[in-house]
Amino acid sequence: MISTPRYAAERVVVMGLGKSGLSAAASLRASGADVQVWDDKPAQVQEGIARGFTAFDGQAMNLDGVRAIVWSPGIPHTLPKAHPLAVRATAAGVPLTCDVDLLVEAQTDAAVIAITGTNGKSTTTALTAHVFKHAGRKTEMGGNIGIPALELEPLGLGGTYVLELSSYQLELMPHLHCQTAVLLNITPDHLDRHGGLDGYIAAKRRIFADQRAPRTAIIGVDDEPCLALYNALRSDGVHKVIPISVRRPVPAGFYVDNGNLFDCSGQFPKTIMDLKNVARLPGAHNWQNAAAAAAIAVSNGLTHAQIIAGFQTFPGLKHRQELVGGTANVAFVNDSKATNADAAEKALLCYDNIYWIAGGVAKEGGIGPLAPLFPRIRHAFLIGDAADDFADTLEGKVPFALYEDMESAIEEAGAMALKDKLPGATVLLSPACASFDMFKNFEERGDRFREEVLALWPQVGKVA
Ligand code: UMA
Repeated sequence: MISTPRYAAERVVVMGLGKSGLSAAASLRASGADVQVWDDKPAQVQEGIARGFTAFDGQAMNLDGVRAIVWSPGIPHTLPKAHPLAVRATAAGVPLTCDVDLLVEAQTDAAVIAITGTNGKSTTTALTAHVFKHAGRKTEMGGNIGIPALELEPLGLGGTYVLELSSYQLELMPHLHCQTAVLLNITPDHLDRHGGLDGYIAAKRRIFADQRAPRTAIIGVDDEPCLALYNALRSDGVHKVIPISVRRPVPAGFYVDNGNLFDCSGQFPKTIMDLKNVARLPGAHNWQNAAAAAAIAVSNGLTHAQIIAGFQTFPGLKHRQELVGGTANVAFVNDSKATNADAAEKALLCYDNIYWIAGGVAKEGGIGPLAPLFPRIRHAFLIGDAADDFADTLEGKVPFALYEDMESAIEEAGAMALKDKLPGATVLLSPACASFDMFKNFEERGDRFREEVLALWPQVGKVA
């Protein structure tokens, strides 16, 4: 656990008692702070009380002497409608912060690599942390991924925190002074929370606002908002800016051409490796993540050999094209994180002869936009609320069947793929839907897929 001594003997309110709020409250208490906790769900307040915390008086909202409110990033504090406690805090001049900010405020001797972007930030964070660890660097990974920030190990001097940061967290991090800041890409997302695209870009841009030397700014230049930021940072005379691209060679940066990853940061461009040979980074959508991880590694003193070794041993992320196992002919892939058509498209692009398990609670537009990829699908196995709609879209284009539960869909899909023996066949759970009609969350759905596959065909797990 990270201790937060700056808050010793201070009054601190923790707002939002999810995983990160409860762990922040525990760290603050262990560091001697006077902690009060609050959550709009009474059950969560009871959970806080059961853990021995005092409940904040949400009615009176007394903020006298409160040094800070540790705010759960998912709770709106400005838009679309500011939470009443945030309004009160602003009026009283009490700063809002978050658990990841407490981490960087406490661990000033350690290096911080902060990574954001609309897509790919989890993979880039996990890949970077893996490359650093594999190279023998003392490294911890956290932020918007994995275990709560204050449950990470204290690293001190010589250690490196690799942090995935959401736009929500970036708005709550007054003490973020990272040496290396990474912005992968920007496409419209969370617009209601940021009052539109400009507000979202402003939140993302905060990652570069108060960097520590050497102020390395790594930025994808393949979309307009990021390109504009790149140009602005390059001319500010403060940052050491490194561009990354998967579309074109970039001077002094890192780029990918047909899967080949190039380092142009030195005097002469050098090929690092062919990413098509990295099993756990399938598909072109991972090239930008790999280019960013390589740029981070090189700018932090790692060699190409260390990058290659790290990429080749990367275990991948759970629920994101996670290879559960396979036989000589059939791979079983858990892509439960694909909660919309955009995300499912990335997986469908990676395989031929797909036995596709899809469905759940569909997003607007359903799977219509995936039509160009339908020829890759041998058979669809549809589940959940969206099954009928998806069946209408697939009618006459892809053979399909509807299932009451995911288990039956898996059983049929696996049996058919194993019988057909088509080259490169893949049983793919990539639902293009949210999970909450049948599961608690996408993690539970993916875990169930993995368990079921391994229970039905224990032999496939051996190659995973
Ligand atoms: N709550 C209120 N009032 C509200 C809304 C929520 O009291 O108006 C309470 C809820 O009852 C709940 C708590 O606030 O008890 C929030 O729980 P949570 O599960 O959202 O919080 P954490 O587990 O602490 O997770 C949060 C982030 N969640 C969100 O931003 C929605 C996690 O990001 C983050 O990893 C974690 O803090 C550590 O900082 C998740 C996420 O979905 C992964 N992020 C979004 C994304 O990636 O797109 C931004």
